[in-house]
Amino acid sequence: MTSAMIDSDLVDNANRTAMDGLKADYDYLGTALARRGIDIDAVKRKVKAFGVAVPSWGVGTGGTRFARFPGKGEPRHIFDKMEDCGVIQQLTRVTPTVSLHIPWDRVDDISALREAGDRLGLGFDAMNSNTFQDQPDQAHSYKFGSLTNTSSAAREQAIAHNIECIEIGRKLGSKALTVWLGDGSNFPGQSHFTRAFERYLSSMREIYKALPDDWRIFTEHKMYEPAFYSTVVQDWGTNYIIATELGPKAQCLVDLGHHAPNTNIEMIVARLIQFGKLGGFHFNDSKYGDDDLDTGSIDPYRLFLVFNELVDSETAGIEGFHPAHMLDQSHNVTDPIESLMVSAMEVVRAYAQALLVDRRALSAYQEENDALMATSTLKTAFRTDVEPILAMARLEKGGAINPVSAYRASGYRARVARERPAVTGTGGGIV
Ligand SMILES: [Mn+2]
Repeated sequence: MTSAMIDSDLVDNANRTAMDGLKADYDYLGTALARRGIDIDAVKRKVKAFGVAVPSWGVGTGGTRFARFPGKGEPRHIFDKMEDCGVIQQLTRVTPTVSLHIPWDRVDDISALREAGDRLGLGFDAMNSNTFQDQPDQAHSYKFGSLTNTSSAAREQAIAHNIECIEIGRKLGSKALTVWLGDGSNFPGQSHFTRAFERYLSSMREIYKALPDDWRIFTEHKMYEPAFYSTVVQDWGTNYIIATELGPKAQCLVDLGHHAPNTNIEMIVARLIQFGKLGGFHFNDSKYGDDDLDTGSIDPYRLFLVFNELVDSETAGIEGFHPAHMLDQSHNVTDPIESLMVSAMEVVRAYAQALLVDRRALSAYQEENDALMATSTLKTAFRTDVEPILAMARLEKGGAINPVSAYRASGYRARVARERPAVTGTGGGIV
């Protein structure tokens, strides 16, 4: 039996009030979809099976390199973070796992962390290593890189840290390690591109060797920042080379914010799927760069187009296709719990919309070079308001029809603000 962070009676009462309206909306949508040859219950079943991981670092207020404005009742440590993640899952029922970050989430008693997960009904998704900042007790600085540092001692330290992340993850039931590093250079000539990449591959091969058989390693590319001239793993081409060089357990992670503006990300997704190298996602949104804005807040159509590629592959039944879904965003002006709930729902919304695409018609229009009807086929799915499907799925899984209003009515934030003294120095983290 899992323990609920929010009073279940409060959720049930709110659901009862909203239930008649939801049933009417669901039936109406079901009738409309039936005319398009779509079984609404079949879509709902898929939605109920969908999950996206919450990043542990997301439940604290983020911040920028200019300032950080702490919120009330911020989590003090991973156990508080787990409780906040428990709220998100209790109300949305679409975030069954948490993605941990080491060392921010390092604990002495790993079994206590696992028990917290069991109690809250949360599993552990991909582990995230951190060699983009120095820890107080470390021997070698990462100022000039970690896995690609010219110093072999610094590289060894970074390798050992990643292996430690695997060891912690094994004890928690995680099955993947995500590696993002900030290594790069700020001046032309500062770093030898080829030698730095050789050092990278050599370090990653050591980490790869430590992977259990049933694990995957995700490498995450990012165009720039913190290095502003060159970044070692800067784009999906380099990422694909890495995954190919390392072996079958290595796959590419696509963070939606880590590309140049206007990049056709859904096409990158299709390429990586085609060659078996799509590992998963960090979902967020951006306007200018790696803004870490809330998923779907700027360009929900792009999110839909990404899911259109994913559903296309899911429908085709590609063997071994199971991309990891994770959120990765920074919350500066909202309650992180609310942002993460809304963002998780935006992810599953895009999935549900993509399930509505008439793929047979689309394929025929593509063959006939009927550009207008092909794109209209996508738009028809995107324009469909799938909220009744999402809400019904939440309700049937024990969640809230209206998660944000249930959360606000619960007074959770005010309660934890009394229990958790304000902290100012916690790492926000944009990875
Ligand atoms: Mn990321």
